[in-house]
Amino acid sequence: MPGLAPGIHDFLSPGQDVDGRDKPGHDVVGIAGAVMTYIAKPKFHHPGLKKNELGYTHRDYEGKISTLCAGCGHDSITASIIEACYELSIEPHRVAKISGIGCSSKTPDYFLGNSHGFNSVHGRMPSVLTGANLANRDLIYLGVSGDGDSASIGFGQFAHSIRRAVNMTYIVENNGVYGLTKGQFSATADRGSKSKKGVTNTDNAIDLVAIALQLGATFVARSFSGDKTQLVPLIAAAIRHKGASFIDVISPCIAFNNHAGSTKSFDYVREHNDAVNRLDVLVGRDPISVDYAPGSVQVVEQHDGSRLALRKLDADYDPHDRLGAMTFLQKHAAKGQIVTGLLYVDPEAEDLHTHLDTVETPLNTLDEQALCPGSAVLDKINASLR
Ligand SMILES: Cc1ncc(C[n+]2csc(CCOP(=O)(O)OP(=O)(O)O)c2C)c(N)n1
Ligand code: SF4
Ligand SMILES: [Mg+2]
Repeated sequence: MPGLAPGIHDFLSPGQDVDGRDKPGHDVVGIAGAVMTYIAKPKFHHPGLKKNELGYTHRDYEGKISTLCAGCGHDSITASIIEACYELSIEPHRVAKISGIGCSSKTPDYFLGNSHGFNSVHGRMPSVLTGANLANRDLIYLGVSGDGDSASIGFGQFAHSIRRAVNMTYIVENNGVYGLTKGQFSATADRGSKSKKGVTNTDNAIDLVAIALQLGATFVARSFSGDKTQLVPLIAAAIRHKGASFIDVISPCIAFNNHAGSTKSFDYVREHNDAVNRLDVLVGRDPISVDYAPGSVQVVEQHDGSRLALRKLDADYDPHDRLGAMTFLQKHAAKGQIVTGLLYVDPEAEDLHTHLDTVETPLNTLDEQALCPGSAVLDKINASLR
């Protein structure tokens, strides 16, 4: 779109197409002037589709048709996000989806087509999200990123948004490579893992879950793109959590990281996955999922009144123990096991707005009188600081 500043064309208003048009197969110009293709979905759907409390069907939570490689793990994560938002009966216009750059960061275009969206700059999703959240605390913030986006160029941004307790659901679609730029190792690639070309990674890996725990995230989970039963309730619970929620989702890149020697491939993760718990989210008294399995259930009440029902597989796993979660993670990593499930939650969590003591009214709705109350008020503030 000639004439627009870089990035501006990527700001989507609710219900609006990326370039204001709505026909399948059209092209728009991307940040670097490259042509990006978007395929709109047909609007008709079966009249008998199941509806949620708001009367919306799944289709109302979908976006455009994905242009990712067929079989990409990221598309499965998209499906889980759609399912979680449908189940929670979220009003799409109350969601802001913010991403960086990468195949993973393209995915917000494929879900919640009627939500706010901003496809920002590589590694800068967290600061854009933090700014938006400070300006309007009333929206639900979904940060979608990749391992390159968050563990390489955006590592500092990731760290600061977590330690500041921004109220968000931060999802990393982790394939261990820079998928979009053809498969270079990212900082989450395990030492000793092999690239498609047979090169062995000699660098140590960053475990974003371990770092999120250390930085004080109040909801920390790991899952696998191919495990919808585990992932959907985790996303739903993270959205309901008030504070910094972080979910690392192992998401095999079928083009560059799904071969023997990769530790992010479908086969490797299936063989090394160790789930610590199974989770259902109960909103009020209505169970969203009633797929109860044998074993003990622990109900955790969150700040907003929603409850997490943890179906414990490991009898002694306690998701309220941050130090225990860190040790558990390291112990299993040493054995080559990928721990999935809800590793840590603080039901009493606070967020950045609580820490800054901001007013309940979203700042973007304050009028001029509230923002510029006059020199007498300023004099009073200055006097209080002397
Ligand atoms: C400032 C900047 N540096 C480098 C790039 C090139 N680049 C685009 S996407 C990408 C890596 C994406 O990897 P990841 O976040 O893991 O996403 P994936 O494609 O694997 O889902 C890189 C290095 C860029 N777009 N901008
Ligand atoms: S290159 Fe990899 S990450 Fe990108 S769309 Fe294809 S499979 Fe997915
Ligand atoms: Mg990646």
